Amino acid sequence: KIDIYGGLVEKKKNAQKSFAVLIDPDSVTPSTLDKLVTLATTARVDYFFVGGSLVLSTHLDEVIQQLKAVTTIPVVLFPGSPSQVSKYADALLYLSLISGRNPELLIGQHVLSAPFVKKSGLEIIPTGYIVVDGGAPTTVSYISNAAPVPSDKNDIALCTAMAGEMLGMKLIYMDAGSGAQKPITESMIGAVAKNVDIPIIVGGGITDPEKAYLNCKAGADVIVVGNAIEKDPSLITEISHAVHSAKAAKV
Ligand code: 1GP
Repeated sequence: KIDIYGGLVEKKKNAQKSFAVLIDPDSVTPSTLDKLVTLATTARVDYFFVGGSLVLSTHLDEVIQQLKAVTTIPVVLFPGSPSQVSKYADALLYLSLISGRNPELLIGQHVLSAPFVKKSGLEIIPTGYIVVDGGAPTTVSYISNAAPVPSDKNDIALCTAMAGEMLGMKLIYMDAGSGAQKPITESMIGAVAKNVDIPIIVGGGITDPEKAYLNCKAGADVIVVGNAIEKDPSLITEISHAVHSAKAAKV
Protein backbone atom coordinates (compact mmCIF):
# COMPACT_ATOMS: atom_id res chain seq x y z
CA LYS A 1 0.00 0.00 0.00
CA ILE A 2 1.31 3.47 -0.83
CA ASP A 3 1.85 5.98 1.94
CA ILE A 4 0.78 9.19 0.24
CA TYR A 5 1.28 11.49 3.20
CA GLY A 6 4.63 9.98 4.15
CA GLY A 7 5.75 10.54 0.58
CA LEU A 8 4.71 14.19 0.69
CA VAL A 9 6.59 14.83 3.91
CA GLU A 10 9.67 13.12 2.53
CA LYS A 11 9.55 15.24 -0.62
CA LYS A 12 9.16 18.40 1.42
CA LYS A 13 12.32 17.52 3.37
CA ASN A 14 14.15 17.33 0.06
CA ALA A 15 12.57 20.56 -1.25
CA GLN A 16 11.05 18.45 -3.99
CA LYS A 17 7.86 19.76 -5.60
CA SER A 18 4.87 17.78 -6.87
CA PHE A 19 2.34 18.27 -9.60
CA ALA A 20 -1.25 17.09 -9.28
CA VAL A 21 -3.71 17.00 -12.16
CA LEU A 22 -7.28 17.60 -11.01
CA ILE A 23 -9.91 15.49 -12.73
CA ASP A 24 -13.51 16.59 -12.52
CA PRO A 25 -15.54 13.39 -13.06
CA ASP A 26 -18.19 15.51 -14.82
CA SER A 27 -15.92 16.63 -17.61
CA VAL A 28 -14.16 13.44 -18.66
CA THR A 29 -15.17 10.61 -20.94
CA PRO A 30 -13.38 7.25 -21.07
CA SER A 31 -11.51 8.37 -24.18
CA THR A 32 -10.43 11.82 -22.92
CA LEU A 33 -9.35 10.17 -19.68
CA ASP A 34 -7.19 7.68 -21.59
CA LYS A 35 -5.41 10.49 -23.42
CA LEU A 36 -4.92 12.41 -20.20
CA VAL A 37 -3.38 9.41 -18.46
CA THR A 38 -0.95 8.81 -21.30
CA LEU A 39 0.18 12.44 -21.23
CA ALA A 40 0.39 12.48 -17.44
CA THR A 41 2.46 9.31 -17.29
CA THR A 42 4.96 10.59 -19.84
CA ALA A 43 5.16 13.94 -18.03
CA ARG A 44 5.75 12.19 -14.67
CA VAL A 45 2.75 13.76 -12.98
CA ASP A 46 2.86 12.95 -9.24
CA TYR A 47 -0.83 12.64 -8.37
CA PHE A 48 -4.30 12.62 -9.79
CA PHE A 49 -6.75 14.53 -7.63
CA VAL A 50 -10.36 13.57 -8.31
CA GLY A 51 -13.39 15.59 -7.24
CA GLY A 52 -15.01 18.98 -7.41
CA SER A 53 -17.40 21.30 -5.60
CA LEU A 54 -20.26 20.07 -7.70
CA VAL A 55 -20.09 16.56 -9.02
CA LEU A 56 -23.24 15.86 -10.96
CA SER A 57 -22.24 12.56 -12.42
CA THR A 58 -22.58 9.28 -10.59
CA HIS A 59 -19.61 7.54 -12.13
CA LEU A 60 -16.88 8.50 -9.65
CA ASP A 61 -16.03 4.83 -8.98
CA GLU A 62 -15.79 4.09 -12.69
CA VAL A 63 -13.48 7.05 -13.34
CA ILE A 64 -11.15 5.96 -10.54
CA GLN A 65 -11.23 2.31 -11.58
CA GLN A 66 -10.33 3.32 -15.11
CA LEU A 67 -7.40 5.36 -13.78
CA LYS A 68 -6.17 2.57 -11.54
CA ALA A 69 -6.36 0.08 -14.39
CA VAL A 70 -3.92 1.97 -16.57
CA THR A 71 -1.59 3.96 -14.33
CA THR A 72 0.44 3.74 -11.14
CA ILE A 73 0.07 7.48 -10.49
CA PRO A 74 -1.63 7.69 -7.08
CA VAL A 75 -5.27 8.79 -7.03
CA VAL A 76 -6.26 11.19 -4.25
CA LEU A 77 -9.86 12.16 -3.58
CA PHE A 78 -10.52 15.89 -3.28
CA PRO A 79 -14.18 15.69 -2.28
CA GLY A 80 -16.62 18.55 -2.62
CA SER A 81 -19.12 16.59 -0.55
CA PRO A 82 -19.27 13.44 1.58
CA SER A 83 -20.79 11.53 -1.32
CA GLN A 84 -17.48 11.77 -3.20
CA VAL A 85 -15.81 8.87 -1.45
CA SER A 86 -14.58 5.89 -3.42
CA LYS A 87 -12.77 2.90 -1.99
CA TYR A 88 -10.87 2.53 -5.25
CA ALA A 89 -8.75 5.65 -4.60
CA ASP A 90 -5.48 5.64 -2.64
CA ALA A 91 -6.15 8.48 -0.23
CA LEU A 92 -8.68 11.11 0.71
CA LEU A 93 -8.05 14.75 1.55
CA TYR A 94 -10.23 15.06 4.62
CA LEU A 95 -11.04 18.72 4.13
CA SER A 96 -12.15 21.09 6.83
CA LEU A 97 -12.93 24.55 5.46
CA ILE A 98 -10.94 26.43 8.10
CA SER A 99 -11.11 29.74 6.22
CA GLY A 100 -14.91 29.71 6.48
CA ARG A 101 -17.32 29.99 9.35
CA ASN A 102 -19.81 27.45 8.11
CA PRO A 103 -19.98 24.77 10.81
CA GLU A 104 -21.22 22.18 8.34
CA LEU A 105 -17.98 22.33 6.35
CA LEU A 106 -15.79 22.65 9.43
CA ILE A 107 -17.16 19.56 11.22
CA GLY A 108 -20.87 18.87 10.54
CA GLN A 109 -20.54 16.85 7.35
CA HIS A 110 -17.60 14.98 8.84
CA VAL A 111 -19.69 13.80 11.76
CA LEU A 112 -22.45 12.55 9.48
CA SER A 113 -20.10 10.70 7.15
CA ALA A 114 -17.49 9.49 9.67
CA PRO A 115 -18.50 5.78 9.87
CA PHE A 116 -18.71 5.58 6.09
CA VAL A 117 -15.36 7.34 5.55
CA LYS A 118 -13.64 5.16 8.13
CA LYS A 119 -15.03 1.99 6.57
CA SER A 120 -13.65 2.98 3.16
CA GLY A 121 -10.19 1.88 4.27
CA LEU A 122 -8.68 4.89 2.48
CA GLU A 123 -5.64 6.74 3.76
CA ILE A 124 -7.27 9.76 5.38
CA ILE A 125 -5.25 13.00 5.31
CA PRO A 126 -6.62 15.78 7.56
CA THR A 127 -6.40 18.91 5.44
CA GLY A 128 -6.94 22.54 6.42
CA TYR A 129 -8.75 23.93 3.41
CA ILE A 130 -8.31 27.67 2.87
CA VAL A 131 -10.34 29.28 0.12
CA VAL A 132 -8.96 32.58 -1.11
CA ASP A 133 -10.89 35.12 -3.18
CA GLY A 134 -10.18 34.38 -6.83
CA GLY A 135 -11.50 37.58 -8.39
CA ALA A 136 -15.04 36.62 -9.36
CA PRO A 137 -17.13 34.21 -7.25
CA THR A 138 -16.09 30.61 -7.87
CA THR A 139 -18.21 27.50 -7.41
CA VAL A 140 -16.49 26.71 -4.13
CA SER A 141 -17.07 30.18 -2.69
CA TYR A 142 -20.77 30.01 -3.63
CA ILE A 143 -21.41 26.42 -2.53
CA SER A 144 -19.53 26.76 0.75
CA ASN A 145 -21.68 29.69 1.84
CA ALA A 146 -18.60 31.12 3.51
CA ALA A 147 -16.53 34.20 2.75
CA PRO A 148 -13.16 33.44 1.16
CA VAL A 149 -9.98 35.07 2.49
CA PRO A 150 -9.53 38.43 0.67
CA SER A 151 -6.72 37.97 -1.85
CA ASP A 152 -4.52 40.70 -0.32
CA LYS A 153 -4.94 39.69 3.33
CA ASN A 154 -1.83 37.57 3.78
CA ASP A 155 -2.11 37.82 7.56
CA ILE A 156 -5.52 36.18 7.62
CA ALA A 157 -4.25 33.34 5.43
CA LEU A 158 -1.16 32.75 7.54
CA CYS A 159 -2.97 32.87 10.89
CA THR A 160 -5.58 30.47 9.50
CA ALA A 161 -2.89 28.08 8.31
CA MET A 162 -1.03 28.30 11.65
CA ALA A 163 -4.22 27.55 13.55
CA GLY A 164 -4.91 24.62 11.23
CA GLU A 165 -1.47 23.18 11.82
CA MET A 166 -1.76 23.55 15.60
CA LEU A 167 -5.18 21.87 15.49
CA GLY A 168 -3.45 18.86 13.95
CA MET A 169 -4.09 19.27 10.23
CA LYS A 170 -1.47 17.44 8.16
CA LEU A 171 -1.76 19.54 5.03
CA ILE A 172 -2.81 23.04 4.06
CA TYR A 173 -4.68 23.41 0.77
CA MET A 174 -4.82 27.03 -0.45
CA ASP A 175 -7.40 27.29 -3.22
CA ALA A 176 -8.53 30.30 -5.26
CA GLY A 177 -11.31 28.07 -6.62
CA SER A 178 -11.54 26.21 -9.89
CA GLY A 179 -11.25 28.53 -12.86
CA ALA A 180 -10.36 31.50 -10.62
CA GLN A 181 -9.66 34.71 -12.54
CA LYS A 182 -6.85 35.53 -10.17
CA PRO A 183 -4.73 32.72 -8.74
CA ILE A 184 -3.27 33.08 -5.23
CA THR A 185 -0.39 35.55 -5.07
CA GLU A 186 3.15 34.38 -4.43
CA SER A 187 3.35 36.79 -1.51
CA MET A 188 0.43 35.07 0.23
CA ILE A 189 1.91 31.61 -0.46
CA GLY A 190 5.25 32.80 0.89
CA ALA A 191 3.69 34.23 4.04
CA VAL A 192 1.93 30.94 4.77
CA ALA A 193 4.97 28.81 3.90
CA LYS A 194 7.18 30.75 6.32
CA ASN A 195 4.80 30.06 9.18
CA VAL A 196 3.87 26.39 8.88
CA ASP A 197 5.93 23.23 8.54
CA ILE A 198 3.32 20.95 6.98
CA PRO A 199 3.13 20.55 3.19
CA ILE A 200 1.17 23.19 1.28
CA ILE A 201 -1.02 22.48 -1.74
CA VAL A 202 -1.85 25.43 -4.00
CA GLY A 203 -4.46 25.54 -6.75
CA GLY A 204 -7.13 27.57 -8.51
CA GLY A 205 -6.67 29.53 -11.71
CA ILE A 206 -3.13 28.38 -12.48
CA THR A 207 -2.91 28.37 -16.26
CA ASP A 208 0.77 28.48 -17.17
CA PRO A 209 4.12 26.92 -16.24
CA GLU A 210 5.63 30.23 -15.08
CA LYS A 211 2.99 30.74 -12.40
CA ALA A 212 3.37 27.12 -11.27
CA TYR A 213 7.13 27.60 -10.99
CA LEU A 214 6.83 30.87 -9.06
CA ASN A 215 4.32 29.32 -6.65
CA CYS A 216 6.78 26.51 -5.92
CA LYS A 217 9.57 29.01 -5.37
CA ALA A 218 7.31 30.91 -2.98
CA GLY A 219 6.76 27.77 -0.89
CA ALA A 220 4.04 25.62 -2.46
CA ASP A 221 4.80 21.89 -2.23
CA VAL A 222 2.08 20.64 -4.55
CA ILE A 223 0.60 22.51 -7.51
CA VAL A 224 -2.90 21.53 -8.66
CA VAL A 225 -4.21 22.32 -12.13
CA GLY A 226 -7.63 21.35 -13.45
CA ASN A 227 -9.36 23.78 -15.81
CA ALA A 228 -6.37 24.84 -17.88
CA ILE A 229 -5.52 21.21 -18.62
CA GLU A 230 -9.09 20.39 -19.56
CA LYS A 231 -8.83 23.16 -22.16
CA ASP A 232 -5.33 22.30 -23.33
CA PRO A 233 -4.05 18.87 -22.21
CA SER A 234 -0.61 19.54 -23.70
CA LEU A 235 0.01 21.96 -20.81
CA ILE A 236 0.56 18.90 -18.60
CA THR A 237 4.06 18.43 -19.96
CA GLU A 238 5.16 22.06 -19.55
CA ILE A 239 3.68 22.55 -16.11
CA SER A 240 5.05 19.25 -14.83
CA HIS A 241 8.51 20.24 -16.03
CA ALA A 242 8.22 23.68 -14.42
CA VAL A 243 7.12 22.24 -11.08
CA HIS A 244 9.86 19.62 -10.98
CA SER A 245 12.54 22.11 -11.99
CA ALA A 246 11.67 24.35 -9.02
CA LYS A 247 13.37 21.93 -6.59
CA ALA A 248 16.74 23.64 -6.37
CA ALA A 249 15.18 27.07 -6.23
CA LYS A 250 13.75 26.69 -2.72
CA VAL A 251 16.80 26.68 -0.45
C1 1GP B 1 -9.68 23.85 -7.74
O1 1GP B 1 -7.43 23.98 -7.00
C2 1GP B 1 -8.27 23.44 -7.96
O2 1GP B 1 -10.18 23.45 -6.54
C3 1GP B 1 -7.81 23.67 -9.38
O3 1GP B 1 -8.31 24.84 -9.98
O4 1GP B 1 -9.37 24.14 -12.12
O5 1GP B 1 -8.59 26.49 -11.79
O6 1GP B 1 -6.96 24.64 -12.09
P1 1GP B 1 -8.30 25.05 -11.58
